[in-house]
Amino acid sequence: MVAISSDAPTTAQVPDDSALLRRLYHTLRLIRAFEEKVDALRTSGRLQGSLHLYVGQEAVATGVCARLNSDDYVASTHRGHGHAIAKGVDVGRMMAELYGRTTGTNHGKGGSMHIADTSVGMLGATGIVGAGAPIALGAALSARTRGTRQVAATFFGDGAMGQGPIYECLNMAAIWKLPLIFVCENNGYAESTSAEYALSTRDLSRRAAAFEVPAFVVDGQDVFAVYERMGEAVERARSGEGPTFLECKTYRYYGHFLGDDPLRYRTQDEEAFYRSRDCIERFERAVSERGLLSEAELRTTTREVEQSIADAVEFAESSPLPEVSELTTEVYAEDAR
Ligand SMILES: Cc1ncc(C[n+]2csc(CCOP(=O)(O)OP(=O)(O)O)c2C)c(N)n1
Ligand SMILES: [Mg+2]
Repeated sequence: MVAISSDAPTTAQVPDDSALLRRLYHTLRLIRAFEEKVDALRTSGRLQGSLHLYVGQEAVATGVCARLNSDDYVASTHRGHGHAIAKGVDVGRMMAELYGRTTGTNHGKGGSMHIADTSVGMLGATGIVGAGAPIALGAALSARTRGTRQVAATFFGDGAMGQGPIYECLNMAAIWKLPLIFVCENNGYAESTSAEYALSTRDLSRRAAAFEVPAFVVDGQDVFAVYERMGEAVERARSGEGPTFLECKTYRYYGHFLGDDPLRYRTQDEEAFYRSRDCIERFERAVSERGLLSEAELRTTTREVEQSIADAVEFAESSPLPEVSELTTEVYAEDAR
């Protein structure tokens, strides 16, 4: 039985397309299962390192990337697992990267905050807040220069709204009408500092509007709302009309990072409110009420996803660690050495 507790129905159009709905559900579930497994592996000591989980925010990456082709680009953040999965990076290679194995996306030398796979347009996670935007801007400029119809999207948090590069990129994308979509994931906090305290504006989209970039506030816990707005943004970008800014209001269920975050900066009531609007439960309710996907189909997807994650862990744990002799290979570009 699929548990449905959300009392916040979607206000967006629910596509009557079962293949698309299955794809969206698969991505939502795959991200959550990956992250919950990472949490369990770290708690048990099988996995080490600095890890920022995306649980709670799955609807943003899923809705955004469902509108992108595999040769479109995304630039990510320190909280990048969901973006990578939604863009089509293999979860086995991602898990191997977290384990520091040679079969990882970065051959074990990047870890969680550098996962990249240019074969599917995932330009990389980054530990530097706000640093994804100039990379995505470069990709958008390159697409324009090469005359392709590719677009780029950059994910960043509310914390990045205090960083200069976001504004420099908004301006440059606006004056050159670049095919770039700014996806601000406003989860209310930068580490333990609330956006309410640190930022002068409640609706961050208003800052983008100052650059005359079309800007929208989106319910980031509703995959259909994100999918709808992202569709319009991509159409604008592909037809040469320039950038769009989406402020997706969302919430992270876990602490800032896995480890020592006792979450003293937020209340249990607040957490309960956002959990009652859980993006997976809202999806299940929307498609069940409309008779678009059956409970059996939802259950099958959930089982498939669990198997993929179990296979990913098995692949990672049975993969070799890099040799000491490989320490400096792939660190510098060949001709730069
Ligand atoms: C330029 C820079 N300043 C500060 C930090 C330290 N830092 C890492 S994550 C983070 C919070 C970022 O918050 P936000 O952008 O809202 O993303 P979220 O963690 O909420 O996903 C900070 C301040 C950093 N990595 N880079
Ligand atoms: Mg934040």
